[in-house]
Amino acid sequence: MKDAAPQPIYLSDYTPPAFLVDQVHLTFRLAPTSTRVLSRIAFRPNPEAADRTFFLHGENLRLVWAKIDGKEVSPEITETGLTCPAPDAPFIWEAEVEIAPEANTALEGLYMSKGMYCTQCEAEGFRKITYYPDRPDVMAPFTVRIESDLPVLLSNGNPVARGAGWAEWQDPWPKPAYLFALVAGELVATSDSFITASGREVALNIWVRPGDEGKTAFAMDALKRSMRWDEETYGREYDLDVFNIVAVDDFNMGAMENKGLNIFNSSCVLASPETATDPTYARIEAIIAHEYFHNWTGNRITCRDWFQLCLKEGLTVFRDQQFSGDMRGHAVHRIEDVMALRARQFREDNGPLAHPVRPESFVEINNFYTATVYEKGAELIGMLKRLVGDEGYARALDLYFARHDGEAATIEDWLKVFEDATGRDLSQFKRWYSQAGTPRLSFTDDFRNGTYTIAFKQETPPTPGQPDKAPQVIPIALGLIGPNGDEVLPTTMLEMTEAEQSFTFGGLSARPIPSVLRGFSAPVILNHDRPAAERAFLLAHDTDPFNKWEAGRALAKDGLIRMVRDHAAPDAAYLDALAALLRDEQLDPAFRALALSLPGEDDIAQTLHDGGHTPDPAAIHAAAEALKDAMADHLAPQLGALYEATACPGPYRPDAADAGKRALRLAALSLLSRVDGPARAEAQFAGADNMTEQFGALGCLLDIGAGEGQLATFYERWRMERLVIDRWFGLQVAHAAPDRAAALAAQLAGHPDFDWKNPNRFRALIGGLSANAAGFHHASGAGYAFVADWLIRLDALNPQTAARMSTAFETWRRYDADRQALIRAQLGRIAATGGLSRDMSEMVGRMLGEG
Ligand code: B3K
Ligand code: ZN
Repeated sequence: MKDAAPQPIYLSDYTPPAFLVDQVHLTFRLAPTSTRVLSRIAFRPNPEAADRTFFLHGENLRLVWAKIDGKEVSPEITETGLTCPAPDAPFIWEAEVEIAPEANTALEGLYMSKGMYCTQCEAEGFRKITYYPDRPDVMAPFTVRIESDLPVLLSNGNPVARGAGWAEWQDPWPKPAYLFALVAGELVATSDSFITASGREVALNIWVRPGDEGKTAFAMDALKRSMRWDEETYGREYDLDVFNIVAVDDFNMGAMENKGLNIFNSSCVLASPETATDPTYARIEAIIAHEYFHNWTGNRITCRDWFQLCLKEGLTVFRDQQFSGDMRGHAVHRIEDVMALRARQFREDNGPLAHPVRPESFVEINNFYTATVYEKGAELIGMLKRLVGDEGYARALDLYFARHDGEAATIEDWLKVFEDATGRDLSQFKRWYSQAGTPRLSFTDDFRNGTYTIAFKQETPPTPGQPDKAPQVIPIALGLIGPNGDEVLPTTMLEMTEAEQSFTFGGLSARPIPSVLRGFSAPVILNHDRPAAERAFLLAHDTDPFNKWEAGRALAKDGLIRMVRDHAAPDAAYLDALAALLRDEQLDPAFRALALSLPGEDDIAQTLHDGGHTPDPAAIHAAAEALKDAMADHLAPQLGALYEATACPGPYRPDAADAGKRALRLAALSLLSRVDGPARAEAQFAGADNMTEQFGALGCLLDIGAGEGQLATFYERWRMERLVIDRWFGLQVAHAAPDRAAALAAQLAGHPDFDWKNPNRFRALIGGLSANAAGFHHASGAGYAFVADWLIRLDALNPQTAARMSTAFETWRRYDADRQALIRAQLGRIAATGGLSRDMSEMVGRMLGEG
């Protein structure tokens, strides 16, 4: 924590490191309050660098001694690191520092979680462990010795030696310091092995605290499937003798791809049928894959500097999405990815925190691990693939791995391999990396003499620091459907490069209905007012599953907006279309479940705002409730049978087929409970043998104002299962009536199990309230005050998680003057807090428009 105004860092200021590192040797003498870290580092001057200043990053370290080539030196030490005269030739730096892992509440660097030592170094945490050039373009092989009485001592790479109270590890692959990891604790492993395509055996271990070993089987299976998939799909093999995963309870994010030693938030790795839901299983599978895939996209090829973060994150998200699609079905998975993109990234891109996929400046890099860098970054890869085709993509990726293995690369390097492999000029495409904001795409069409013309227009609204936008390359996947429902033009990729551009299709016998942006071929907002009948037609006839779903979504959204704005009644055409869709047994249950889900209240608020209206969260909530009631009434006659037909007999299986059935069954239960009351959900709650059905039933009960008893039973039954209790906190607040939500959150904050220093618990409760749009935005302002209080409190201990959760306020400018004033007052109160972290002050400054 610093009081001095934090200085931004600019991409344009990049300079190569003055010194490179040939070898790192570290020794850790672990002790909770006084760990000693001894380092021996072989430096050499970087011929590419003009500057010869020997600077090492270091924060909150006590330097005991330092030597250069065996001679003691007295470096000049500041808050951010040290400088020291150094030879203009290769030399050995040695130092000993003292740190206090037990006092590290920020969970960055070396810290403790329930008696276990653990590290998190990305992005700039290694500098809290020892003095080092803590930047990703300095890559070196590491050897590590850990001294401790704890039974399990782990670091990166391969184990090389071990004795009583110590262990040594060697990582032969040069890596930046952010991929360093160390774990020590009383842990137990689930072990397995994997034979790589070239026949090498790799030992696999998932390390957990005793008691959790029954919850690792699914993650292990997902790991082996990920390893095989990366060999088969990208030709990438694993490169060490051992791959370790560790589950830790106190962790700021989902997981971390440290070389050979992935560290996971326990919530993203532990699962059993009784304690984890279907979406949790899917999430674990995706995150295991994501971290594993980083071994090539992130670790073997890393980022030159943190501005290039999307180089590894966008690509690795794209790869995990491909994997999940292969595992679980592409159509449904694509819809889920787009729902998440719209909920998180579009929200970010349309508010004060909007930034390019490759930002050009930052104060605190941890604030840029965003939906824009990750999810929009992944969409850019998807667009590239659509533009160059599958084969072009494969050639480009092969070239990328061949050309940049062992390097720290840039977006320019990335685009160059596509240009070299495919001969395409990507200079205009590059704008996607530098221009923030979600493009709006609209079209008009015309049919004359057998020729259909579709004229598109693109426009990107201004974002902070970027008032004017240039046209982008937009791949538009288009299909045309004839009036009788036959497809007259199969999916065709159009390339839009101008602000306005038309495309024509001849030889048609009748005016077709266009299916635009199939598969969500670009991350844009398609603004097109179509008659409800046309949407219903596409919902019935579109051959593209994404657009089929999208047509239903658009009908729901149009209807909801009319309900909010014009007090219209629920749209009968939508209800009839849903009834027909639910009856269609050909459709995947998971797809039908998605078709039954409504756009989120936050999405409706954004759309209203875009259309020039001030959203009223209470009115949006009331309309959504009324629509759900109308859906329940209209569909009730068929839902009972559907509920019965979607039961999954036999033991719980987490596969996509069963999960899809359970999702549809829950969607049916939720609507049925509105009509028939709580009995069915109560019975399901009581009889469930898995968390998906039990937790789902509890949500249905809370939605209709019931479930008091079940909440208590649930707590008693699961009070020793921390990950389940996180859900118990979150669910109640997320489902609370708008006028009760803040008070309930406050009451739960006083619960003895509200261990607010644990990020999962904090996120469950505080995040549960901000996810309840109408509750958080209640006109009283109680939700705003509650969240601000807790952000201030957490910021003093854990700036990273606090700053991330401050995005609850990012939409404030959409709302009415009263709400804006209330939020501005809370943001002002946070900003005025003494000792505010760099993380939080950057976020609040940007949200208030000062950044
Ligand atoms: N690379 C890490 C995220 C690190 C976040 C640091 N604030 C996990 C991932 O994206 O795989
Ligand atoms: Zn990642």
